[in-house]
Amino acid sequence: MSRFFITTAIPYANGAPHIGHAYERIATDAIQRFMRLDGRDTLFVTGMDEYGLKVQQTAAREGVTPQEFVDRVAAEFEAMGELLNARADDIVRTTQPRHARSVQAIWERMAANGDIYLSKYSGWYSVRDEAYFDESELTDGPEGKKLAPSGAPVDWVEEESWFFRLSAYADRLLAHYAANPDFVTPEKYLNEIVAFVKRGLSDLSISRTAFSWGVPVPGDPKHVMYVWVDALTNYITATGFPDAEAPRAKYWPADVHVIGKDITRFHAIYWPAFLMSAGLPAPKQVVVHGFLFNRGEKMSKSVGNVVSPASLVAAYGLDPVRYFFLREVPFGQDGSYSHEAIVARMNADLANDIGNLGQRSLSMIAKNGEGRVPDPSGAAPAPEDLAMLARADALIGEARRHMANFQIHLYVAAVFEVVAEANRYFANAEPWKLAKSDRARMALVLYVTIETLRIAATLLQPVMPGSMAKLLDLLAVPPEARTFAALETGEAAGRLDAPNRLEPGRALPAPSAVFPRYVE
Ligand code: ME8
Repeated sequence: MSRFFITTAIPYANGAPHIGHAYERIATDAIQRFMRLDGRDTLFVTGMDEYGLKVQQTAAREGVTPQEFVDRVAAEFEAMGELLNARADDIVRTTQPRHARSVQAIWERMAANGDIYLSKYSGWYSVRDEAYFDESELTDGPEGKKLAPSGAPVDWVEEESWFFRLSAYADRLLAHYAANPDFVTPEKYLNEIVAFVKRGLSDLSISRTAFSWGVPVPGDPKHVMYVWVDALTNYITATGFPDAEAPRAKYWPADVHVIGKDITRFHAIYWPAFLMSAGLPAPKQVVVHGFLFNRGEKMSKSVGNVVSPASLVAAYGLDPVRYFFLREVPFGQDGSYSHEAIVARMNADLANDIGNLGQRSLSMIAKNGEGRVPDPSGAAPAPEDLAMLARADALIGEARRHMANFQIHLYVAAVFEVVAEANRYFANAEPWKLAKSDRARMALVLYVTIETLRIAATLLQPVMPGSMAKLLDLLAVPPEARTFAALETGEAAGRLDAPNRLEPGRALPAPSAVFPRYVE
């Protein structure tokens, strides 16, 4: 079985989960589920980015130790994963001992390769903010003092720091991008990276002495590692690095790092450079998603439009929220959400299109067919019956093509086009009239309808796992027949006797609604 190792970015543990985190987790979970249903041996890892000055400061403000603070935040993120039905196989917290071991090992390898040296980091430093500022951010204060944006005075400070020889990697990185044009997708993000690297890279300051909440530098513990060296390394910690015999070692290189567009440089420049330096292979792909905005506005506490993932799920239900994000937002681009847009999708696509079709066809079967999968063999199929099956059978190929480029929204849209087609087919065939005039044809029409629903529901499991499990239960599809292998029809595509079709005569449970309408 071919392996598929996928990760999310590891959220900063300095605040509660927000919609951006939820979106990334849902999208990554859906990709992972798709690959698993398609026969891949998946490993899905997320984590928590728990070190750094900001976390140390927030903890101090709240009067708790940094560890107590990050434990609390990590628990909130874990609860979010459960709530979203997007549990990962592993959660790498950067404060775990296994991670300290892994970061120290990668550091030592980079050092052994001659890429780490001690020098001075200099810049405008504000003691009150505990932060460096760019010259361009400063304003002139009294007595010739320069001021940080907060109004605090800044001083020119030189601090001892370890550096990583990033400048030496520009050519190797450019060669890597050229040889792997899909390394960063969508392409526009790769183009930005290539342009940036072509302008030349400076060496990177990778340690700090101004605070202590971090992984100590091996052999020089007054320094802690720069948070990005530490954070990026979580991805190999998950595979048991540096233990080459660890059970998960075989999963490296990762297939996909899913990240938001604000952290592409770290993943597409620093990370492969660190790995090259340490003699490890780069991840295969960095898949970049856009930002989500509330009605087009950036989410922020000050704007007052922060909506928690839990409040969205409480308002609309989990699967409608998962569906909305994955269908509405073109993957890779920014998107916005609003009450109106979510309700429109819930009612039009879920309640009306797929929900209603299931409800109407299954309740007709319950009424006219003794609650069993109808037997289609009593009537000769008409061209429209076979055309319907052919469209449904073609979906798995379309879905795979879209998912090969992580065009999640296009795969979902393709399934819903077939659901819309099935609604037209059902309406035109008027099985409720056939109940009186031609029961053999009625059975055939109902069979084709629910077989199309089986295919759609099987394919939509990655997006709406709970609801599609319910729909597949209503169609009496056995658990072992729910993978994408059950959608293979081969040469028999579009024929009633294709393999894996619903089995006529199988008892069906009493129908019930899968997607209620949202009523204001
Ligand atoms: O960047 N919409 O953590 P983070 C969509 N610790 N995605 C969003 C978003 C939004 N409004 N806001 C943030 C970090 N994200 C680092 C990562 S990885 C080794 C270290 C995404 O909590 C963001 O792009 O700020 C990132 O992929 C993820 O959420 C975590 O962001």
